[in-house]
Amino acid sequence: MIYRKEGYIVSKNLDQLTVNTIRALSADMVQKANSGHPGKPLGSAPMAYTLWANHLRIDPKNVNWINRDRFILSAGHASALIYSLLHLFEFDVTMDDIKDFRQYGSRTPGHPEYGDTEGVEATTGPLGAGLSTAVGMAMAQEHLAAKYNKPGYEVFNNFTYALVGDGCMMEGITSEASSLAGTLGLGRLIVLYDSNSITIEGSTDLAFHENVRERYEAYGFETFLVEDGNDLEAINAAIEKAKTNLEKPSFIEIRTKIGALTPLEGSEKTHGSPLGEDNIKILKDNMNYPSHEPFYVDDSVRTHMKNILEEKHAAYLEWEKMFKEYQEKYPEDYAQWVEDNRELTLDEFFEDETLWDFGDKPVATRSLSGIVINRLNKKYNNLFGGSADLAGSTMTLMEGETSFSKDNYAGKNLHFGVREHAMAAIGNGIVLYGGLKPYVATFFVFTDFLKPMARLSSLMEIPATYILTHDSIGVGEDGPTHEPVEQLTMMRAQPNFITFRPADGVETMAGWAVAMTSTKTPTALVLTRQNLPQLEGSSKDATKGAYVISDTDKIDVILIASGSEVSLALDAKEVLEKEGIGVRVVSMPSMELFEAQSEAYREAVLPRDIRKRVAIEAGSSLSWGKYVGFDGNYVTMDTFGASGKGDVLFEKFGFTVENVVSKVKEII
Ligand SMILES: Cc1ncc(C[n+]2csc(CCOP(=O)(O)OP(=O)(O)O)c2C)c(N)n1
Repeated sequence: MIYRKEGYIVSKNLDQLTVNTIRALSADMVQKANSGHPGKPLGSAPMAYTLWANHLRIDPKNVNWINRDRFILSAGHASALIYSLLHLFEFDVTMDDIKDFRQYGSRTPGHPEYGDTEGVEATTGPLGAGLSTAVGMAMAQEHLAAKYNKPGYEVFNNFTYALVGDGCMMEGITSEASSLAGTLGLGRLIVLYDSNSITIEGSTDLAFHENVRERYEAYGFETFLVEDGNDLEAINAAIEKAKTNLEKPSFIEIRTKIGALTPLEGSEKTHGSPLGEDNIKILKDNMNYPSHEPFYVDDSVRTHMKNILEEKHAAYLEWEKMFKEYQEKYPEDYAQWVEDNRELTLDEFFEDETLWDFGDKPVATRSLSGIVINRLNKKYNNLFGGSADLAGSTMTLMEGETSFSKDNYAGKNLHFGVREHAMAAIGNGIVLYGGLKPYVATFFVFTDFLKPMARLSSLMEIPATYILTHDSIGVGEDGPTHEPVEQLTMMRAQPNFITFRPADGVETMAGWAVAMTSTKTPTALVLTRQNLPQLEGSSKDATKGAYVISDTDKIDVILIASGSEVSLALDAKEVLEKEGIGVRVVSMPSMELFEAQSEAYREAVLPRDIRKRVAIEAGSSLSWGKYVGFDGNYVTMDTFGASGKGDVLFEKFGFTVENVVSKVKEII
């Protein structure tokens, strides 16, 4: 029996045929892979097509065009949708790639992965991440526009679009990010909400009842409702209107049916399973699709796309012409923009001695980082950063710079409000946009609140910078809720992430040099609240992750420490040496950087045959087994801290010279 859904106008026009092609390709991809999410692409194909065909300023011939519109599929599970779009819009996603959906090593992985697929602007899949990242992109666009645009020369004026689903709307991160976007009046941010009232477990009535549009209204968005998600004209009109309001971000709720035009329309069964051959046949019948052949694309659609892409290319050429004129008219601004995009080298940081001088007084590494930020801001034009309401504590304010706000997009100091999770996603979005060096900051213990987005920084291989202060029981009186213990190990366990815990000014600068020059790896600077001495022997070699900060003639034991515990190791060494025990002290601010050094370097710092080693760090022991081995010992922390004075806590938890000495004596 052929199932035919009443009420759909199946138009033969090219727009509708292209929408249906997106649907057919998406259904076929999931079917062939025997895995994936067909429901959302079927429901949201009309809005996605309308946006891409009529509005999105992109050019597959110039995929890195800085002023291209950004499209973020926040509902990343609907990846078949974006791959179909990218294929039809002639990005480097071939029909073979489409047929290779979800296979190992393909360019069409299960969820959109930044770097794997041309045209995918951000990795999405963890729901809510996409919209929050898009907010960062929209902030970057406004900032660069404020900095570089001139009358008649809108170098930066792109829109950022995010396609979200019910899942994204439920996630807390989008509330954080959207609240900020509304506050900042990011008028070039437009959210398309594929509102199908279905998630995996069934109807959203189970767990989600607020009026989402009213929520967005309250955030400060202009909101729209399109009742019929198949009405291309209504969708188009809403996007058109949204684009005219540059004072507020826009939120367009578009009511759709998951699994549209299949017998399972409206059912959660279409969310994450192949539709089955029979249902796909019915889908194609219902669409009056020209062929039942899997992956069929009508020639007329190909021609239609070529025509659209010609227009898009022409828009690019127009921008390019304008930008060339800009370069001639404003050579200094252009030169600055080129400089902003230059890859920095460690050498240029090493050579500038003014960056490395911190005097000899004890200072907290968070304050030293603050000094570095301000030195860097004088030298580099494109720092753009801030904290989740902890600027004074994390020392992340750029002096003499203004705050980024609705009325001042030129401001460089960002205020994320108390929104760590969105802050990290926004940081990612700013990096992804390009031309800026963002940093985001909070207390190290609240890394737990931003970790999922830091994970995406690593996965996307982008150099986001995290300033994480108050890094141990040194926090003191605020007590165990504010005292990190396991966070160092947690971050070290994350692939492609540099956790850098400096011991003094020189090492703090080294950490910043690493962060500023990294191209594919995010960096966290893990910093103290309490003062630390400037260490004799601390060195730029900290950029290598670990180095010998103090040596001895004949090594009996190696003390390996990071951050605030390096000075403790040095103090313990003095006592041990007096007792005739030869001690090498290795400062290890970053295990990851050390692991990236040559075998010879690692052997020189930690000789294999010296197995008496003690790790000293006010964090969990779990990180250290690799370096300490069976014959070593630990002065670490595997319990929560407590409330009290920081120095008292260090004593109570065993971070004393006596305890280090006794731990050494236990093993030699
Ligand atoms: C942070 C996060 N939690 C859970 C999931 C698993 N998940 C994937 S899709 C989904 C439901 C999404 O519902 P909706 O956005 O309405 O998508 P639709 O059902 O329309 O496809 C869930 C829970 C996820 N991808 N990310």
